[in-house]
Amino acid sequence: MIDVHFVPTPNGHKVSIMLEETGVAYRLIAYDMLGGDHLKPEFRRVNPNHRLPAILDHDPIGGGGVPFAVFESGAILLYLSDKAGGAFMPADPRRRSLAQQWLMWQMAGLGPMHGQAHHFIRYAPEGQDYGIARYGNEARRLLAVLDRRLGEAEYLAEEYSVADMATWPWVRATRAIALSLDPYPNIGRWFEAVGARPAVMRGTEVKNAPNLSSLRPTLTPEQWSNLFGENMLKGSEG
Ligand SMILES: N[C@@H](CCC(=O)N[C@@H](CS)C(=O)NCC(=O)O)C(=O)O
Repeated sequence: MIDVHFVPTPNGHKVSIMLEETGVAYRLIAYDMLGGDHLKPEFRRVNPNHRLPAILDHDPIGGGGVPFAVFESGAILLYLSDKAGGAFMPADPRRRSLAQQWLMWQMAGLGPMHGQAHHFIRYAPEGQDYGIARYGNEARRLLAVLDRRLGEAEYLAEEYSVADMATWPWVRATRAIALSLDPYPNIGRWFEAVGARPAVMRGTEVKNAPNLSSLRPTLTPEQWSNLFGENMLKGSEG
């Protein structure tokens, strides 16, 4: 059994999609991020970085009977692939490298840059023109890169892999920053195909009750501090 410390965000949905794809038994432990659940000291034994998602595997790879924690959504996808005998990582070495490259690209590029675009467009105090332009441009640039890749290949690593599972929920989230996918026909084709997979549907329906769905959600000062301010710092530093 795998405990998934979870919020229904793109990073959380990567993991719920992979668990649905592989059929591994899991239970969700829902976190109230606005309430600062992820800042509690006891969460540190699962994720030293105080971010979601993270998993605790009670029947880990390698046995030993000691539960094993994994953090960082990309590392969780790779761990779950190993656990499922290499599922959704291509066996062919060249495709395998492609899956690793596009997974790293998602983790180091698309996720963080789109995350900053979400921050400046939706959560930062109004009037942050520089941040909105910088991360909005980068978000669009990365979509153009993705569109070009998906014009060359049906899936990022030619076959469906963890790289698609990592990327798809972030493309889905572009609706929250009012970024149209119309200029990206190859993304549109791939987005439909991946989204039609039953496991992807189940994985995103899981706890799919985003309470932050409006373009500019209203946060209380306490909630803002838990996500972006003093409380957030205290949670990681304390
Ligand atoms: N690189 C990390 C990012 C994790 C992350 O930032 N998660 C967000 C939710 S999607 C979070 O925990 N936010 C809480 C906060 O910023 O305080 C991953 O991919 O797992």
